[in-house]
Parts: sequence; C-alpha cells; structure tokens
Amino acid sequence: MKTFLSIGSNIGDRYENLKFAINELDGHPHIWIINKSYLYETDPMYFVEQDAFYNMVIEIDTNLEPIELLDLIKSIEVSRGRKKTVNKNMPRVLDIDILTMGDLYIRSKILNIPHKRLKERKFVLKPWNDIAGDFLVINENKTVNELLNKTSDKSVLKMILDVKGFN
Ligand code: PH2
Ligand code: MG
Ligand code: MG
Repeated sequence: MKTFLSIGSNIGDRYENLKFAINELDGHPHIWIINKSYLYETDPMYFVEQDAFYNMVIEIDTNLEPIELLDLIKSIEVSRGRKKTVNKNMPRVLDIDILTMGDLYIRSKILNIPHKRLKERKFVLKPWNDIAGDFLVINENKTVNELLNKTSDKSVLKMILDVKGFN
C-alpha cells in the first residue's frame, strides 16, 4: 500500500536521527522506500519554546496492516531513545507519523489516517510537495500542492543542503 510518512527530530543529532529512521524502515522485510523529500529545518509549531526541527516526508510501499505499521514506527522511535512525555508537542529525538495509507480512512483513539493536522503544517506539506504534489489526499479531496498553497501556516522552511548524500 502506497503510504506517506512524516519524520521529525529536534533533539540530539537531528540528521542522524532521521537517517536512523529511514534505515530501520528500509531494512524491514515488508517495507520498501520509494521516495524521499528534501530535508528542511523548521520552526517548532504549537509549543514554540523548543529547538528547531529537522523534517522530511518519505513515500513507502508496505503490505503491513495500519496497526502493524504504527507498532513498528513506535518501536523505532523508542529504540532511538524517545521517552514518553506527559504533554503533547514536546521536544523529541524522533517522531514518525503516518500521513496517508492507500485510500484508508481511520478515525480511532490510537490511529488517525489521514493525519488530522496535516493541512495546518507546512513542515509536512512542503516536503510532501517535493515528492507528491499531485497526490490527491483522501477526505480533503485536494492535492498536496493545493493544500500547500492554501495552508494558513506562514512559516518559512529552510532547506538543508545535504553534504552527506542523504537524498
Ligand atoms: N511536531 C510536532 C509539533 N510541532 N513542529 C515542527 N516544526 N516539526 C515537527 O515535526 C513538529 C512540530 C508534534 O509531533
Ligand atoms: Mg508528530
Ligand atoms: Mg507521532
């Protein structure tokens, strides 16, 4: 199933943290990395008194069930040292979020697909637009490019020149 993931980090070596996530996903027998966006440094949203993030979006193909993919990404986050926090939107070593998965629509306590806040986040829409501007986002009935052009998020993202050959 064609799936888009958002990856972010704002603690420690942000670059290595994102790379770790991609390598773990790549090494999984039921996941194939199809495409990667550019890498961006982004100002924190919601809780703004924290360090800047590195963010990117990747496309994968997977035959895992949504809940299996969720379990896997949680375990990757924990294995990189992510700790549970009481509050939402606090600094994190690694955050992997499912944006869309095929044309699934899931609203539940533990899993929401498409991601509920994707259209208010330029740190999601900008990198997503790099690799899938024409992708039609189910439920929104708009392409990624249309969502990017319409978003109320006015933040400016800084593209990171990738000297280490990440992309
Ligand atoms: N993630 C959040 C909250 N705020 N801000 C930026 N710039 N990047 C993120 O990945 C991010 C955030 C919750 O997951
Ligand atoms: Mg998140
Ligand atoms: Mg998350």
